[in-house]
Amino acid sequence: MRKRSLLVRLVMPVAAAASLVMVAGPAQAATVSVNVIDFAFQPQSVKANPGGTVKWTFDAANTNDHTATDSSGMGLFDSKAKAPGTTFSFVFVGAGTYAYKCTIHTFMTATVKVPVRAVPATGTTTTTFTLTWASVTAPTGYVYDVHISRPAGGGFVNWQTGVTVASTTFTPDGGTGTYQFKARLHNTTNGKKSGYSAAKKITVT
Ligand SMILES: [Cu+2]
Repeated sequence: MRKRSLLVRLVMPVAAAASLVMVAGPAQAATVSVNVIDFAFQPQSVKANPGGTVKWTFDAANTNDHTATDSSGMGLFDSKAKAPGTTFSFVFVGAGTYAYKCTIHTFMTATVKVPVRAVPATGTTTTTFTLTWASVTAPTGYVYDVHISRPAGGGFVNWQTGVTVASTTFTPDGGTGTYQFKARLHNTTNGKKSGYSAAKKITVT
């Protein structure tokens, strides 16, 4: 019991401090953890906001080296071979769906999903919405592609493609109903892209 109360005493201030940081800091500052074990990424799919960090921990109990490597062809990140007990972190600045793998055991595959943000989520045809698909201006050699789906249908079409800005405002241009937005990261040097993010909906009444 004594051990437990000591643990509580140690943990409580840390938890309190962490919650303060989360309230005070921007949402995208969060770190998402992935455990890399022999032979899987856990969890297999994680979500990080634009600007969020994904931190891979290569389990100390592993008997093999592993990598966490972008498999989009963009060459966005590559941990190289990581020994048991080590870590690797990468900041995902743009919305998209990022498939990655271990290059040593290519059956080890997983995904990082970075969503588009929309504020507010609902409004009228005169509301100014802010759509944000990245935490920063696109890094050198990259652009963002953002697609829109309007209430009238017809699916997703180009909206902001090949842009370097991280966000823009939007006033509904297709009447009332549901609009959707999705974005991806695009490497202009080799033409490779991430997958599109999940669709973000706004409702216009
Ligand atoms: Cu591996």
